[in-house]
Amino acid sequence: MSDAKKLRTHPQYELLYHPSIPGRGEFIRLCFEATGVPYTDVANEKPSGYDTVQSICMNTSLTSADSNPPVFAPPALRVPGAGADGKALVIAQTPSILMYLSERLGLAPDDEAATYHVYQLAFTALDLNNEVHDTHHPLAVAKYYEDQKDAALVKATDVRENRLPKFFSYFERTLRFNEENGGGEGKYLVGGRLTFADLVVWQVIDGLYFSFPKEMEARKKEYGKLLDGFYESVKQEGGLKEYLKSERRLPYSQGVFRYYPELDRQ
Ligand SMILES: N[C@@H](CCC(=O)N[C@@H](CS)C(=O)NCC(=O)O)C(=O)O
Repeated sequence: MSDAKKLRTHPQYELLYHPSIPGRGEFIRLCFEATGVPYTDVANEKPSGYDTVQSICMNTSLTSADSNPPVFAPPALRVPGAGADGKALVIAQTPSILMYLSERLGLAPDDEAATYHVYQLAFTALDLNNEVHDTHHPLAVAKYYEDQKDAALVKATDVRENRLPKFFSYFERTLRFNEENGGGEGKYLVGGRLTFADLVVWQVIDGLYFSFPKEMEARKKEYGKLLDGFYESVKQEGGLKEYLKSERRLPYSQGVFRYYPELDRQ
């Protein structure tokens, strides 16, 4: 589809998220970037865009905006014209946004059972995302890492030694299952084409390569189908190849995925 046609057939989607970090906003960005559907990353692209994000997603009033209920935390998606009385729709929670976008962006599978298998996989990867966050903030979200370093080491060691193999084994077995039953060719987790489950799992693996490079290099030998074959092939999907080289792909820094060498395999 040409760019002009896409602009005509999709609303002007707006991603509302914190500026400068990939964070949980990245799961949403990847959906747009892989499918080439235009969106505005409000905090990163608009002057005083973060004011808008804060006023919609981080206020304490009875509404987020445009007669929508309050939002707990970013990311949120704003869709002009899609809400009540032709106003904007605002929805938050990464899983909820992914579910809303999946069919509209062509990232959903064809049948109902497969749809729930996509949810199952994507939400499991989001669980892993949360566990990775807790490796540097195991005690208190609002405290500095430096104030919880001992607990962080205990948590990170458990995640590296016990949790990563459990998650990786599950994703890799799913790849094998779908190779045999769904035409996935080792490239897709559900069915024979890209779904948002592939993007969410891919993003968490990519973040793990940043946070735990030594651990991941070692794990690649055990879970090569997932951490090498699948991981490399998703990068070639749709608009991702160009996106991953672009300035829109923000570097990891002080978000969910952080690099503390002392927490990595020694
Ligand atoms: N499960 C929620 C988590 C939302 C969340 O924790 N957002 C972070 C940024 S990634 C935030 O700003 N949290 C503020 C807070 O929890 O107080 C989702 O996936 O959307």
